[in-house]
Amino acid sequence: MPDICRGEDTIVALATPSGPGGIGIVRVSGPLSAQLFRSVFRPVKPIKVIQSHRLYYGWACDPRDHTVIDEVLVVLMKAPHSYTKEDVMEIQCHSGSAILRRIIETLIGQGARLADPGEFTKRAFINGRIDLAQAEAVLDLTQACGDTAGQLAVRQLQGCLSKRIKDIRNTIKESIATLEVAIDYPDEELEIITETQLRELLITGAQNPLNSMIDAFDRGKIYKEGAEVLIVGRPNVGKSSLLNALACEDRAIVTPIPGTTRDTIEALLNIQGILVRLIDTAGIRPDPDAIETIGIERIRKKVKFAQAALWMLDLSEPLRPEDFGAPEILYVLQKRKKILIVFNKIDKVSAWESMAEKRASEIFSRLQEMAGGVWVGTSAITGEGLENLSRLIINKLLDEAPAEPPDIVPNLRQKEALETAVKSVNSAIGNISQGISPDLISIDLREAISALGEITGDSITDEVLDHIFSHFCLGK
Ligand SMILES: Nc1nc2c(ncn2[C@@H]2O[C@H](COP(=O)(O)OP(=O)(O)OP(=O)(O)O)[C@@H](O)[C@H]2O)c(=O)[nH]1
Ligand SMILES: [Mg+2]
Repeated sequence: MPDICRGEDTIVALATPSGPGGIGIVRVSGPLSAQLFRSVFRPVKPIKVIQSHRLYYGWACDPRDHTVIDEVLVVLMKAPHSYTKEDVMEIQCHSGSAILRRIIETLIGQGARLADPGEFTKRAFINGRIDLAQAEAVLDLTQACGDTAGQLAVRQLQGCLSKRIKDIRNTIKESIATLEVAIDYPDEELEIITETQLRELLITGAQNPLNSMIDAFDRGKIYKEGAEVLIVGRPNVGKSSLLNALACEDRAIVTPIPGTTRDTIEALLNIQGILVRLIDTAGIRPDPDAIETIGIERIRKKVKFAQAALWMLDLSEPLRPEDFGAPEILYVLQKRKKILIVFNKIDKVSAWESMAEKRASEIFSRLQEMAGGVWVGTSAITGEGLENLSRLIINKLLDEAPAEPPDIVPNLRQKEALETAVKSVNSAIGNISQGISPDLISIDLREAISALGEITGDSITDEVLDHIFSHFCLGK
């Protein structure tokens, strides 16, 4: 753990998003918190002894000129029972930016300094209230848009990942202790545990759980990070109308004029707990003008990162050659497996289902690779079929993912540390089978412990730490 103890300086930051809102919270942490409470807060009823975790009502004032800044509620949370384990003061005020700025300036004038991004959470980590995996869970929680992502983050904050890592480390430590007996008494038979038992211990207690967590990174990614889904098709089929209907707001401009959308337009949807970033795109047609050409180039770029795409067609009109521009662009999506065919404007077609079936077989006969593909009928105007479409989008996205998210999903940094650890464990297991000397096996195992320590923060450099916390927002 880095050699920094409790913050010597007192830090201050706005803990709520800036901009108009109900309330704004200014957060202070450090040894001056109680003193700042006394100097900037004028309670309506006199306070003899400030009680910890009690909300006081009064006025925030600038002690330099005694002006009243705002009507506030203030709480002091005395160390170690606070977010950072230091004395923490939080001032709840009206969230006007001028008021918040004035309060922060006043606190700085009285000896606090502006906090760095993530510094409150960094102090919680450095002061030992949470480990690094839990600190990263705080970041996930502040960014989680999908319900499942939120649940995964809160589980990590509760210490699930940390506990799993601790258990694995303990198994490895136990194995090292056994090997040390063999190193210290080389002539004795290894009686405490046989080689087979030692291998077994490492396989079940380290190798398997490490591999399953690494595996969960890919399988659980969609639950944690969500997915990008593109809507692609020729002009005027209703792509922007669909985006607006699914997002329940007028995000994109809709007109009967073909070529309305030129750029990509995004909307965030929460479908069955999964965050879906739906992207409306420019209509694809032959001989695009200069702006449309740029728009189509953007689709090509986006498609590389998309997990699925909706190929949209107008069921009320016959298939046109330009309809086939979309699958051409979407070809990179795993040989069209991730494309969902959407027949829109079903409200304009009587007996639309038989018409859609006919149209689908027409498509399949022209595009062999799409044969047997999934299609759905929708009306972006009446809303018919949209529920079905949402369900099918999730089915496509979860095609290779488990129906339920894994209980722990590591982030990229954690996955890389797990991979380093499992490599060392694999090498140790191999060396045990080959009867390699115990001190060499022990070196592998120590490397595994050190890699796991990077997840919990037991072995981490200041540089990595700074990098992690730089992704946090101010006041967190
Ligand atoms: N009847 C009916 N009209 C629709 C439906 N969806 C869209 N429209 C109409 O079709 C026209 C084109 O809709 P848009 O959503 O702008 O189509 P687009 O695919 O985004 O078009 P571009 O941006 O030009 O590529 C508009 O007049 C919409 O009101 C639908 O499901 N039923
Ligand atoms: Mg459009």
